[in-house]
Amino acid sequence: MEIMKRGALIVLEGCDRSGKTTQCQKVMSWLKQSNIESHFMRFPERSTTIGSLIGKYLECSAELEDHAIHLLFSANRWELLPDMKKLLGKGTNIIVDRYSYSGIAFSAAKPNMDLTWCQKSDSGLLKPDLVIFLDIDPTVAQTRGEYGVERYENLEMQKLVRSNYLKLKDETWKVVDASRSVEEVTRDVCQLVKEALDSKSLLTEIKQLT
Ligand code: Z5A
Repeated sequence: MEIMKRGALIVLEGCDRSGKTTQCQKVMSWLKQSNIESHFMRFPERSTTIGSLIGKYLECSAELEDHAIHLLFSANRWELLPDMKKLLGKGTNIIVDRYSYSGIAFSAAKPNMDLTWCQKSDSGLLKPDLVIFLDIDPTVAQTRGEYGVERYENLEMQKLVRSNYLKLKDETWKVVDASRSVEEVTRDVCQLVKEALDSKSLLTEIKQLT
């Protein structure tokens, strides 16, 4: 009897304008064409009550204390955990545009915010099978469309965020040079996704973030 594989949890991370949304769309259309059952998610998910408050904060129409907004970003992931577990359990792959690593890298870039403290509120969430880090020099990303509209979209912050991201790299991370053309990046990203979907680790239970 064939053992059913669970779905894979695949996350795209990177600084602002590194091309995460563009690449998530490319991966989703490739998966669709290949008839591979997959679902797209993004964080923050602004459609929930918690998410709408996060949206106001990012648009600078609401102010929140740094620890409080960090916990709201985290709560936004916790509120979607049951949906994620359900999808993975029935064999659907999930492609996620930003996840816990954004939560930690952005919050810890603020003065007096400790990286280890920032990790704690996400402990127990699902650990991705693959994290694709779209790496780009923030000065290059700055030249791409609509930069500077929301909170955090400034060069100084993005440089600190990038250095925090690199502290979070573990065995699930693959770094892709995101400064190349969309097509070149897509080729590498799809190859990494393909390898993750073929992995035997999908026969074992998904791990948790520590
Ligand atoms: N945040 C947080 O603090 N804590 C958390 O827990 C989480 C997030 C989850 C909102 O995120 C903010 O929330 C974000 C982190 C923080 N703040 N910042 N900065 P968001 O995901 O909603 O942010 P966004 O504004 O939707 O996405 P983005 O990061 O700015 O962009 P992207 O998804 O990486 O890039 P894109 O939309 O695909 O492309 C941007 C532009 O570049 C667009 O014009 C593309 O056509 C162009 N592009 C894309 N790829 C290329 C290549 N290869 N070459 C040239 N041009 C390209």
